[in-house]
Amino acid sequence: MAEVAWFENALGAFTPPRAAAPAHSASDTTLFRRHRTIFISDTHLGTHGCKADPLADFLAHNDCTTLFLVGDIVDGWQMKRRWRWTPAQSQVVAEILRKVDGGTRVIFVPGNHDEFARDYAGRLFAGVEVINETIHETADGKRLWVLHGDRFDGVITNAKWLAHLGDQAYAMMLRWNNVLFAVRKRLGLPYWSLSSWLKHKVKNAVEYISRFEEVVAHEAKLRGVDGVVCGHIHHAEIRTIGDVLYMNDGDWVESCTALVEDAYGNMEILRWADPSQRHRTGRRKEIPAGFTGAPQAAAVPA
Ligand SMILES: [Mn+2]
Repeated sequence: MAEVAWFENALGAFTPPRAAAPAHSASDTTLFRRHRTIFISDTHLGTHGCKADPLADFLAHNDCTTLFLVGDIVDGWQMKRRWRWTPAQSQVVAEILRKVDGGTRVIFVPGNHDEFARDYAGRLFAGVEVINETIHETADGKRLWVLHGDRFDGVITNAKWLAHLGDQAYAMMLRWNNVLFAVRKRLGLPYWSLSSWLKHKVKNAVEYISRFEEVVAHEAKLRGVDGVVCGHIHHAEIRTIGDVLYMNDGDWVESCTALVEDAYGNMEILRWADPSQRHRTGRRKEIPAGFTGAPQAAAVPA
């Protein structure tokens, strides 16, 4: 019966009241901010930890041409355990679908907690495209590799000696890592989660976060892209590693962060739990949606 219950809950999750009025509408349009692209990930809908209220509020006040959902959006693992769905979480889904209806391209790049969606790559659900990983081109022509990032979990601990390996050995290591994950899955073993593991190793967390960033940036360099956007480790960041722009959009379990791109290709991290950032939306100059002018200084605020 419990199985049926979570399945019905899950179904309910994807059939929100479409007629539901947006939480914020005409009266507070001054707080509205338009971006070229928004990246969010690790919302973990379906869990107690999901900060659905600020997330729905963020989505209601920030619009974009393209919205990337960079994995761990719905927590499929929790469906089998302590599934929890709230009106605020329905509001999050409603806000995303409202964007779809309004013409926003919404791309879902599944993570390890919603890896069930990876089998549906290339399909369209309620107007949301499912893509396992993709390249996003910024307004100023930077090519960004967009993926969740869990595929690097198994190699993080070995990152130091990996740095001394040749690129071919490194690529082979990543392939073995994927095989290992596949075998664990076949055996019914739970996915080894870097982010939850980090919480048990807090004193080493900083070191592991930086190793994750370096491993991802290294792989991005091998792929010949200018930068990478990922999630997974719940740590928002914009920094240059070597000549690769590493960006992580953070999470909506603790930090309530999003990565946004403006009409010029500038990237910025928004922290929605921080009232000062929220207030800034009212002062930001609107850029016309169809803006295609030459990029100004391609500064990347860190
Ligand atoms: Mn993850």
